[in-house]
Amino acid sequence: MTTSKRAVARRLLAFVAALAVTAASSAAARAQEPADAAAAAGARLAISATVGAGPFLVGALIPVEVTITNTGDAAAANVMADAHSSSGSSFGVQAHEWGDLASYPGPGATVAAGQERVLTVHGEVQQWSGAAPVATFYLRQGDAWVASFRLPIPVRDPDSGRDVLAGLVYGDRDGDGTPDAGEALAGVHVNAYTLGGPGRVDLHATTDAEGRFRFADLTVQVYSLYLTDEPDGWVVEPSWSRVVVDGSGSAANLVLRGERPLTDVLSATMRFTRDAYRVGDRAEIAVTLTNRGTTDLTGIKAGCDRSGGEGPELRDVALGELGWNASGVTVPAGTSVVVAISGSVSDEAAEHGAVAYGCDFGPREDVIDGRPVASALAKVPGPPATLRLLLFHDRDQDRTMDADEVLPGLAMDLRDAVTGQVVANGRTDAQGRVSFENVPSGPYRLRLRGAWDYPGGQSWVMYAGTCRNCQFESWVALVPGPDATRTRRVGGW
Ligand SMILES: [Ca+2]
Ligand SMILES: [Ca+2]
Repeated sequence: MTTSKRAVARRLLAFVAALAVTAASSAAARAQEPADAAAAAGARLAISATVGAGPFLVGALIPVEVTITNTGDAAAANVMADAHSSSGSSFGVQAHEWGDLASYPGPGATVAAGQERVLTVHGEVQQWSGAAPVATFYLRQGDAWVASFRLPIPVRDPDSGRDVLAGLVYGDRDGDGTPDAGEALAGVHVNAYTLGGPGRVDLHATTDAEGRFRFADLTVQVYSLYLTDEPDGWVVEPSWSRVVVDGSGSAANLVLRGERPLTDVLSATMRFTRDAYRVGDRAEIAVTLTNRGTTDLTGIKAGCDRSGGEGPELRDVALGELGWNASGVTVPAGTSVVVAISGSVSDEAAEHGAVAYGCDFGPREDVIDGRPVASALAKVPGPPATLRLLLFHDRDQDRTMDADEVLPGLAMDLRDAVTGQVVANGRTDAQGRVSFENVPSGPYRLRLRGAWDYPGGQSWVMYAGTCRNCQFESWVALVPGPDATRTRRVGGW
């Protein structure tokens, strides 16, 4: 997966995961009485909500002003607010929109006696199911509903109109912010889609020689647009966006600007200052940033451990000048600078036999594509361990290891991922399995002997250790590749 695809996937996951089923009420409606106020002795809670006239598009973020009052004479604790659809299309408000009133993860907020809270939350209809939603906004304390309010949400039927989503993708080679002759980016994959169930739209186009793409005859709603496969490293930001297609033609001439990637001029390496550590050590990484360009780079910061994995990663990391709250590092043109970051070595690192850390570098946190990446690895010695692997070729590309896809008789070297030394040799058995018994704990890479390679040519680090995942057999998907053994023979003999 490319960095941009990963970034898109992360954004989508966060977006989908955060959607809680919610509800709405109608424009300029009034508060209802609490359904059950028993849960809050002395408190008297009510909720009301208003929404603009709209109509809003499917897929648009719809602002709803919510008023929460406690007209009783005692505070109400653990008050949580949410919304769901009572009828019509499903309407959702993401939990984070509610702030301290969010019902997940709780515990909710305290509403003081006499207090009125007014907040604006944003909801969304992801899929039209034949009618506009009527939403119910409600308050609860624990499992008890204490107040609710119905609000019709004015949403437009996507089939009420047709429109075009089209535009131009260009690489702004001269940096003037304008598409010029020779700057068109051809072959960019443009994807337009909507979220939600059976009726979801998922369209794909490729920019032509003029950098143009076009989706015609679209229903009127908000589309997610994202780009992949920009040629020659061009970075179009944002690579993911929401586009309003409302029948006015406003989306018929989008201009999407690409910039050269930072990797054109900036490179980075990271290395631990020692080869081995023990649990509790404060480990230091030397980060070397090199500017091959002709202008100084300023404000360079690090984005690290973006996957947020709980494994051998360095913990409690101090990024110093590279931190997001710092001013960043200046790398003068044509020079290298070395910056130190540090962190602590965890028990989990010891279970992996290693400590690892990876970062990307650049001036803006929100632009991930095109940034140089680097990682560092050191050992955290533990007892010897066994590494068990199964090697296969997913010939039918169904992302599943089928019985006839294992790779028997494939020879390989097990290399220490820190020193590069070959620690053991192995060969897969008839079932495609190979096992390296009682090797020193730590990080390893495979060097394959035979016409096989890792997808994308990138081997990955495997950990021999006592960690839970380290105990499992690792399934390694390979693809046909150059025969490294034969290449060496030709060159060496
Ligand atoms: Ca230009
Ligand atoms: Ca398969």
